[in-house]
Amino acid sequence: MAEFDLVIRNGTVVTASDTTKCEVGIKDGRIVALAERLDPGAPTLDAGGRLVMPGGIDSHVHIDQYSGDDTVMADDFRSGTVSAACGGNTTVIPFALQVKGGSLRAAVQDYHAKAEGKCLIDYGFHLIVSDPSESVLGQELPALVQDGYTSFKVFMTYDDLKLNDRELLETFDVARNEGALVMVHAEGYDAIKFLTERLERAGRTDPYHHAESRPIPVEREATHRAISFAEIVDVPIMIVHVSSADAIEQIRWAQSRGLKVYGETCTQYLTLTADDLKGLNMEGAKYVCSPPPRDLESQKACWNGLQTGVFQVFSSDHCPFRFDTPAGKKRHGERTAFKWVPNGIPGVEVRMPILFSEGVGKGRITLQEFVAMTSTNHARLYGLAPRKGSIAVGADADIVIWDPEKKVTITQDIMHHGADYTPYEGFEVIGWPETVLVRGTKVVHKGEVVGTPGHGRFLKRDLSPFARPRGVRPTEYGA
Ligand code: DUC
Ligand code: ZN
Ligand code: ZN
Repeated sequence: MAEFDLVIRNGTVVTASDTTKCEVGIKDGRIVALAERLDPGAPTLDAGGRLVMPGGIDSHVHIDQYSGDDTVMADDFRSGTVSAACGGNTTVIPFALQVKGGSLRAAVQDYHAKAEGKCLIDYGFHLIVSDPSESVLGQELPALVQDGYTSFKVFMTYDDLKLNDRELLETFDVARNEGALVMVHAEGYDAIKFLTERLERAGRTDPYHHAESRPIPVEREATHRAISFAEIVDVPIMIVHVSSADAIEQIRWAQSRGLKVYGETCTQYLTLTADDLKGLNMEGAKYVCSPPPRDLESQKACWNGLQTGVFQVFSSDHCPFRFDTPAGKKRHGERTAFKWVPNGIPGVEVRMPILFSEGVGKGRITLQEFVAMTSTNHARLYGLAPRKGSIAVGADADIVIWDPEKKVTITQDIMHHGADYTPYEGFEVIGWPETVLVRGTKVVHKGEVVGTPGHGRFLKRDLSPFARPRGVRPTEYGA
């Protein structure tokens, strides 16, 4: 029997810790050897002049997620994972959303049915807990964590999703007892509601006012409240999609006190500003997401958060809606009030190229940091390591072969997502994924999709070692 199914040769292998010249031997979907020279007779993939990196893991994407009766998300699991693969990713972790009044277990079954047979790359699910009833907290959630859904998101805003303070504390407490990692959407509901109604009374309802309805103090206050609740319950948390210096300051403050508070920022907070929401004829709706893009100073602060380790992960918060359709962002008119515009923008395909180009290419971060922030840290935080997120013997052969010199202008016509626009239209990058392997199988080759939907497998995840409160021994969580 052949020793290798494939050997990647002539490339520069980059991990979160090293850059080395070596060959990568793959057998049965896993990396089985790393050496200067492997069997010259084995089938070869030439990576000359390219970087060989762990495939991207985007741990914050929304795919085919229920968004209200008259709103349709633009990606199903086929287009969403094709788009992700074309952007250099080999794993995504979307959400299984509990609808208020519904069962969490039923939600998980629903999202499995949506994903089954459609995914090009591997996937897990975070849970979204919107209704922490006694049976959800007492039975469903603990059982689901044990079944491999080891992280869940809670919202401090949105009519249909928000938890009140008591519910947040109760839900954090279950996370603590079960060893799950809680992701927190930190924006304060009442402040947003108050500001939105005041803006409406003043007739200020264009998309731009979306940003004014959730200004930086709204994020700062909620971030601080989430951190305080985490301290009270003694549970680690992840503050997702952080957009401003003030929120970063809260996280840094918590970290400096020894609290296990982790942070994530996203592509839009490095590249967009609230001015993008100003377009005429609802064009600004294309940029409506929450928290909203802010200003150049906030972008700088987010870069600093990445550089100084306040943020461990860089995600897309891919949440695609079509623009020009009644079920999408433009809704039914030229002047729909911002509060009816679905929140979220597409971005899973450009997350890695933009961070590479703006980060590594412009000397803001190292190659090692790039790999850590786009892959390795996601795997470690969300219970996928050591199987995912590294190029190491025994790991899944989830690899992106990256052309560091390729110049690309991002435009809608080269995107594979289901949205009818990209918020990054015209953005120029240097560096692009060329070939993507998922468990040793090419799913994208020389920029073309060559994999089969259905190749992607569901990933049951381990408990996150990062979810353990300080002073609790690994054995107490079964790790
Ligand atoms: N905000 C969210 O909270 N989720 C998805 C997209 C967005 O803008
Ligand atoms: Zn969110
Ligand atoms: Zn999100």
